[in-house]
Amino acid sequence: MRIAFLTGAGMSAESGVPTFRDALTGLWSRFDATALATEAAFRSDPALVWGWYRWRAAMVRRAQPNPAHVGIAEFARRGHLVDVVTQNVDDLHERGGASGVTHLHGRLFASRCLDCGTTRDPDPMLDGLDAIVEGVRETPPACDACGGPFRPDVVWFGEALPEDDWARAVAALERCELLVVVGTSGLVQPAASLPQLARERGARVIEINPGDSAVSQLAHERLRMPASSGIRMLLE
Ligand code: BV8
Ligand code: ZN
Repeated sequence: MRIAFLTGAGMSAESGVPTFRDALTGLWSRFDATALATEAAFRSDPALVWGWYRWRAAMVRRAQPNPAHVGIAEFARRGHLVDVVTQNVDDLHERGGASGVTHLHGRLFASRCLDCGTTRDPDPMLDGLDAIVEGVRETPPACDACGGPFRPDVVWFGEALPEDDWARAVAALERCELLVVVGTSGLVQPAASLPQLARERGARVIEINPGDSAVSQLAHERLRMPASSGIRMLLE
């Protein structure tokens, strides 16, 4: 069967990765995530924003994929045609065995020059991650080509989603027979408009989330439980 999984921060909650809103601790506790995850915030205080992403990258590096990540990969091992479309910037789907993951909002473990897009190998986002034990300000490295600051390769609020990733996600949601929406509050656009697409094309929609979300009313079935329990139930 052709199955699409649309996942959000709740997918990684059981790996101990704070959901997007919970990642605002310490230095960043006085900010609203939607204000911090923007180019304007970065330009006004690069060290504050770069330090936030480095702290988040260090936390994800120490986290492990949870049974929900591993369970999703099991569907493919059983011969289903699986598309994973995630809003998350962590690499836990891949580390849990999924392949061909579409990252709608970019990836945490990559960075590029804000001004000219130059990248560097090894990626500065990965440099000395293990040594980061608390969230601190950190001045981003300067680009070798133009001297601009490196920025994380994520999609900030107000930025367009990468066209090819968006097109892959739309294609996956249009062709799936079953859509499983896991751990998203369904508040961020345009990702939150995807479940409607699948529903309109006759897919069966199941939501796994302990709480209600803005997309719950689109689901034929709601499993009000954590991701690992919900995925395990679907595998039985
Ligand atoms: C764009 C990367 C235009 C960065 C992220 C007013 C109205 C409508 C829309 C807008 C508006 N004003 C602005 C907009 C557009 C804006 C938007 O949607 N804003 C919202 C907040 C109103 N969108 C954008 O700006 C997008 N771009 O529109 O561009 C454009 C077009 C063309 C040309 C130029 C410009 C870009 C959006 C992408 C932003 N980047 N991430 C980073 O990570 O730092 S979004 C970020 O927040 C995350 O990636 C994630 O997607 C989102 C958080 O959402 P969730 O994943 O759902 O997580 P959340 O914490 O909210 O919820 C967790 C859920 O898990 C809960 O439901 C909880 O119950 C559940 N849960 C908890 N534990 C578990 C669990 N579930 C299962 N198991 C558990 N154990
Ligand atoms: Zn540059």
